[in-house]
Amino acid sequence: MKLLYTPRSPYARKVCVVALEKAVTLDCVSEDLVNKSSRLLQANPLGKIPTLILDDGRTITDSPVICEYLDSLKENPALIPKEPSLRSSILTFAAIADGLMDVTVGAFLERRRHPDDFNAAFIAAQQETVYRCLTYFDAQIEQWQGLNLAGIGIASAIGYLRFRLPHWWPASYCQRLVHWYEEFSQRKSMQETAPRE
Ligand SMILES: N[C@@H](CCC(=O)N[C@@H](CS)C(=O)NCC(=O)O)C(=O)O
Repeated sequence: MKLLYTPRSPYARKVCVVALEKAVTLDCVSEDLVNKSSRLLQANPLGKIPTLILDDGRTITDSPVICEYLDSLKENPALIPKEPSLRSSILTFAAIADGLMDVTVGAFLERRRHPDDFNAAFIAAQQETVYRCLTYFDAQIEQWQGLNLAGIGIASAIGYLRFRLPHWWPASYCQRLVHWYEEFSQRKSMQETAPRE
């Protein structure tokens, strides 16, 4: 299986962490998102990464769908619980983590595209959303902590926040989340996938 990705993307990182934790081997191919390859555009009309190309040529895209596929390949460790109530809870935290990635990517790109005249009201609103998400994860930590898709998504989102907007990472509050993140980041799967340019 070939994973089209970039080493900066938090969505791709989540997929790579899932693959490493499941001991599923992926052939990772770095894509240029400015000049998109025909391989990427043929595999995914949206031209987005991560995109997984199966050995039979079929495509799976959107990181939650790829993660669900990888999780279904092997029983252990089960990253998405089967029991309905637990499952919907973990998938909801994972979806909020994806939303946190969306907000952080959006804020970073706005500043990068318009360094001198970025939309300050937009950035302030994104920052508020980031803080609300982090506070929410901190308050609900008992519901999601552990090795599951929610924890992996939250850690990947925080890793990206620290990579792109480190001054938004709350050293002084969300103490439980900060402590959890530092510990979770020691996992081999997290160390091997740290974002880089
Ligand atoms: N919902 C998608 C989001 C993926 C996404 O936005 N990827 C970005 C890179 S971080 C991308 O491909 N951007 C290129 C583009 O939109 O043209 C997922 O979870 O996989």
